Amino acid sequence: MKCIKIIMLLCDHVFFTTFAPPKLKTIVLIPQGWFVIPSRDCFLSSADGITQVNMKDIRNIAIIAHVDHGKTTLVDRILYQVNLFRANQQMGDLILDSNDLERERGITILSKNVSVRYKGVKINIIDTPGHSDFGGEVERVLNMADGVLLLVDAFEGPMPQTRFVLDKALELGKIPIVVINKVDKPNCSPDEVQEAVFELMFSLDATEAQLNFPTVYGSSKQGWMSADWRTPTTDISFLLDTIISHIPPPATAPGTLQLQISSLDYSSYVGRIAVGRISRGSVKAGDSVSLVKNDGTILKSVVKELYLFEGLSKEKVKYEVFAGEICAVLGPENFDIGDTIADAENPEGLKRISVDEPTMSMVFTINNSPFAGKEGIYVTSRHLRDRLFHETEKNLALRVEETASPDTFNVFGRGILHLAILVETMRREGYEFQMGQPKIITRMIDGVLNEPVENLKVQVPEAFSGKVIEIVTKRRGEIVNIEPKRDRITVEFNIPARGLIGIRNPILTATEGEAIIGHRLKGFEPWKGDMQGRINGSLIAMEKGQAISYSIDKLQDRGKFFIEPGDEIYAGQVIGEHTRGNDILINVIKTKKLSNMRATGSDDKAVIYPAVKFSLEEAMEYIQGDEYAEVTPKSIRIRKIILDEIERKRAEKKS
Ligand SMILES: Nc1nc2c(ncn2[C@@H]2O[C@H](COP(=O)(O)OP(=O)(O)OP(=O)(O)O)[C@@H](O)[C@H]2O)c(=O)[nH]1
Ligand SMILES: [Mg+2]
Repeated sequence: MKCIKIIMLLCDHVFFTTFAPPKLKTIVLIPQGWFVIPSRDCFLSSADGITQVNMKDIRNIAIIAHVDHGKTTLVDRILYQVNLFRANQQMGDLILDSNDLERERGITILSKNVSVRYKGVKINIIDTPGHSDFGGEVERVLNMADGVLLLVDAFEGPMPQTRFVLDKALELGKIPIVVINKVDKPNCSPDEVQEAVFELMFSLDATEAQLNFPTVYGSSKQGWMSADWRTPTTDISFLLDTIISHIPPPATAPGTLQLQISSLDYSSYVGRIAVGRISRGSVKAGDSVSLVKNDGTILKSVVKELYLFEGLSKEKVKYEVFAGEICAVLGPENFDIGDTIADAENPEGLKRISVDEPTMSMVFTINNSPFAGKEGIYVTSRHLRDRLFHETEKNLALRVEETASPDTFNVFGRGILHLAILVETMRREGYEFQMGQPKIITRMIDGVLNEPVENLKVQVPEAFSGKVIEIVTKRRGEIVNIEPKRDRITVEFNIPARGLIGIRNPILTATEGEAIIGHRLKGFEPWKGDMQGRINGSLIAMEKGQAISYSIDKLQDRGKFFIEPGDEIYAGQVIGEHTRGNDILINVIKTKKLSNMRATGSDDKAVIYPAVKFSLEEAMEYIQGDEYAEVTPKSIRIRKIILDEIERKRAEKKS
């Protein structure tokens, strides 16, 4: 170092070569206007062209919030603020919601790491999903952060998932910054929301340091953040400055390497890549390490490749990376979430982290309907089995169990959305299969049957609150709190998780789409008793063939149809919903008798109501215990498990 300083003093310009990647210590010595020409070997050895940063200049933050409160939109703004893209580069919105289903549904499914440089500081950011089905994912990735940005919608205020993620962050000792987002929304109340967040933190036993949180107001959509929502700024630099000043650099402890695997990345070429934060020591590519498994076993391994998050991608690095950084490690095999990558000689594991327990299960079975194999590519039980077990490698909250039948599997997940994302992905890949009614997972606690109970919050205009309470209490929901705010009311319930299946649509219909609904697992409580299922029975097709508009028209007073004239159907298929509680067989294949002469064009006058078209989740929530949802790349059909009427009746009698 001294040598370099002296040469610099003596000369106007200096060229020096180095065989190591430029270290930060070296770079800060170089005055502006000087050129550093690294040798070719330096490029080879760094192989990344990125600047190594001092650990003091790192901030690790996670962005947490209730679903749709604007996390991913805020990450967009951060990426634009630090000029990550060229001026002419069109990146669009919700850049991080990059997979097809995320883009279509406008939700984040997987948490993602990105990293930006701002005023000489590297900010590692973890965008998390807000939907409660993916709550376990948030809990895990919080491990990698020192601070959190808690986003709260200035109109909706804290919702059940806000409470859940905040509770986890506070418990883990994370330093919060509160961002009251969407202050551009008409009729929002940022000050009241800020107070509510403070009260929430207080009730969650936040420490004094945590209660001392700064609040930033703004609109991610409009692209500004400010100390006061009444005085908008032109960008989000105020938020980034607050992050740098309020969130501490990563704290590190002395000792040998410890990196707890908190998340994983998946590449179809190399398979699973461990992602985590180095909490102690350092690591570089080529190092021998130990993998300390959750059960205490130790596997020897080598770090084949080491990556740091840089912008939207990962950069391979050859240099030594120290405690505080978040990295992706390729090399250790057979790892699980919570395992520790530790020193080769003196391996010390970290306390295991809990992996989210499934709360719901569904039967997946091969498609054996009369239309099986017509629309899909992968249809056999081997296809289904391989695909499901393959999924468990990267989908951490998913569990698959074999059953007595080789054609049928029990799939356990975190909720309807979690399972629906898997089903939709499989459909798109060309799979065809059937699913049974979703079942809530119960537990025996001290000899008593317990079931999952959820905390449900519904915010509606006052006029609709009665209807909402009626719908929820019918499903054994109990009111916990009612809070009027201006012309809206927030009603909070505790409700068995099985009562939530299929509740969204009736609430939205009853409130003309005005309801804001949020729920979160509260815990397991003793079984609340029987619950009324679907009130309406099914209209079941009597024969296989093509549905005729004449017959549908004649039967419209029996209920709502799920099929259109011209659709191919089969006997035992559920083609509509009966107006009454029982199932009935109907024949919509029948044509008009030829002897019936066409009378003054009366057929043309038939008004057929549009068919009810279920989304995948709606179909999953709709089916009864004796029904399957049949999914193929092109269709979603509902059917009776036993297609033959006589056999079905016999089975009913037996049960
Ligand atoms: N009016 C307004 N809308 C916003 C603002 N920020 C985000 N939105 C909108 O809110 C919706 C949800 O935004 P996202 O960024 O996807 O929210 P998220 O928190 O990432 O959602 P999940 O990841 O699914 O939990 C989008 O339609 C955004 O355009 C804002 O400041 N004002
Ligand atoms: Mg998001």
